[in-house]
Amino acid sequence: MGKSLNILVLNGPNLGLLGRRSPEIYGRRSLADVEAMLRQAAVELDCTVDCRQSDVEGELVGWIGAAMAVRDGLILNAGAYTHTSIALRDAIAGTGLPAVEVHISNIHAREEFRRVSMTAPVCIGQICGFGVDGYALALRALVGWLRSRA
Ligand code: CA2
Repeated sequence: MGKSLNILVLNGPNLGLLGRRSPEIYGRRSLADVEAMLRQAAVELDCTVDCRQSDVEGELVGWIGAAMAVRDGLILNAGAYTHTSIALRDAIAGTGLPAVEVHISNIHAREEFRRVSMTAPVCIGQICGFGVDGYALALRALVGWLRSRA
């Protein structure tokens, strides 16, 4: 059996509103539902997940920095900071950890400004457009990526 992997899952600004507004874009499941789904997937994948949400860019940057050396990888939905934050990009690159970017909606099928991601170039991949199931897909992809390189 492989080493039990420890994955940090970060959600950015306004994602605490999931399930409460804009269900036509983001669906009806709450962030608590998403986190429960991830914990279940983590049991099946023999890994652990630590799920956190913040509306504050600096807090997200701090959590990413603190992940270095103590986590095996990151899953990140940086919300609107995706499109603006060089600080988050630098933090991900600085950890050297593999990161998977998740978006609930298909950011390429929405407004022009959402097509640009500051963070995707420093991630191993991006999953978008599959609703909140994208988080579980990201966990599978990240664990598979890590195990194939162990
Ligand atoms: O599709 C995604 O996951 C996004 O990261 C969500 C962000 C948006 O700014 C990105 O362009 C794409 C918005 C998160 C706000 O989430 C809400 C959820 C429910 C109700 C209102 C906002």
